[in-house]
Amino acid sequence: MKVVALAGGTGAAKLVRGLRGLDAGLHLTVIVNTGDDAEIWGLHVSPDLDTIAYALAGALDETRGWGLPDESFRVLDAMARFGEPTWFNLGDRDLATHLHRSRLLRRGHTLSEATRSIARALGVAEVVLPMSDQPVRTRLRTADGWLDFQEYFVREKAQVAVAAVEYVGAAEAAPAPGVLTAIGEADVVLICPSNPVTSIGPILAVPGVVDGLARCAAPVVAVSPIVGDDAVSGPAGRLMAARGVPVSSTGVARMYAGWLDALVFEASDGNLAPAIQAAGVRPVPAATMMRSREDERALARRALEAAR
Ligand code: FO1
Repeated sequence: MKVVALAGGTGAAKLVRGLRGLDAGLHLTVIVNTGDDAEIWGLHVSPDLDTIAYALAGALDETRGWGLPDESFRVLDAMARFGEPTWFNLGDRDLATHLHRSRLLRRGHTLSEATRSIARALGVAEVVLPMSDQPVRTRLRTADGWLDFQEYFVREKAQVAVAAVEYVGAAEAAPAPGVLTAIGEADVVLICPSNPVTSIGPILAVPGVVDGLARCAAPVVAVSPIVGDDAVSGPAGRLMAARGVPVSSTGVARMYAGWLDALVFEASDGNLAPAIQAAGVRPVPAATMMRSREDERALARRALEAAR
């Protein structure tokens, strides 16, 4: 069964790991957000691509939800002594990923090629694709001006009010090689429980992707990142509110309604089923909190069942 997952960061990594943990009959392609990408110390950092690749390699640090386990930060300390910015914590072994990617990019390779090289070196069997090989960067407008995503999320700890979100470069970008083919040939398309505005939003902003989702023969199933009236983790709730969308699984259904078939949402929000249905999306109640490997596999199984 060909499964294609659209993914952002931490929430997606758990579901993707759950999919990988199911029976071997799955051929998994993960299309990953690059709107969070940043240049740090002159290096190209792709947090969501790395989080998904590390998760599929069984090498993601579970406490932080990003980077590698047993990490040291000696280079970070040494950079601080040079007065270099250290608000974005790059671990020593994680740094090798950014050094390797940056070298490949500087030698004219695409982000897709760099991602394939990293996935292969990590022993990842699944296909990991950036949403685009052209730069698309999420920026957020605050009272003090525009912030890049990592400045907002990490440096400001997502504590500043956001009036608008934009995806700089999206209009000039194209889906990375294989992205539209994967969606078109999929048996199931899953939208991971990622931030609808800053993780899934940039992927949908790449010309051709929404059209591909709307036209694909495969059922498209999303897992809601919202439980009750807020995100399971991160600023999704505040950013949906900034977009004027209800911060609930109903809001998620409405954001994806044009091409979404079913929404797997928290069973304790069961009262939302009629409103989700009214948005033209089939409501599928489930236990959506993933606190263990078994939870991850159970939710992955439930999402695939919802596709049938
Ligand atoms: N998130 C943080 O909250 N603080 C950090 O210092 C940080 C460093 C970091 C380094 C590499 C990487 O791949 C991810 C990192 N993240 C950090 C997480 C990152 O900001 C998020 O994973 C995504 O951008 C949001 O999905």
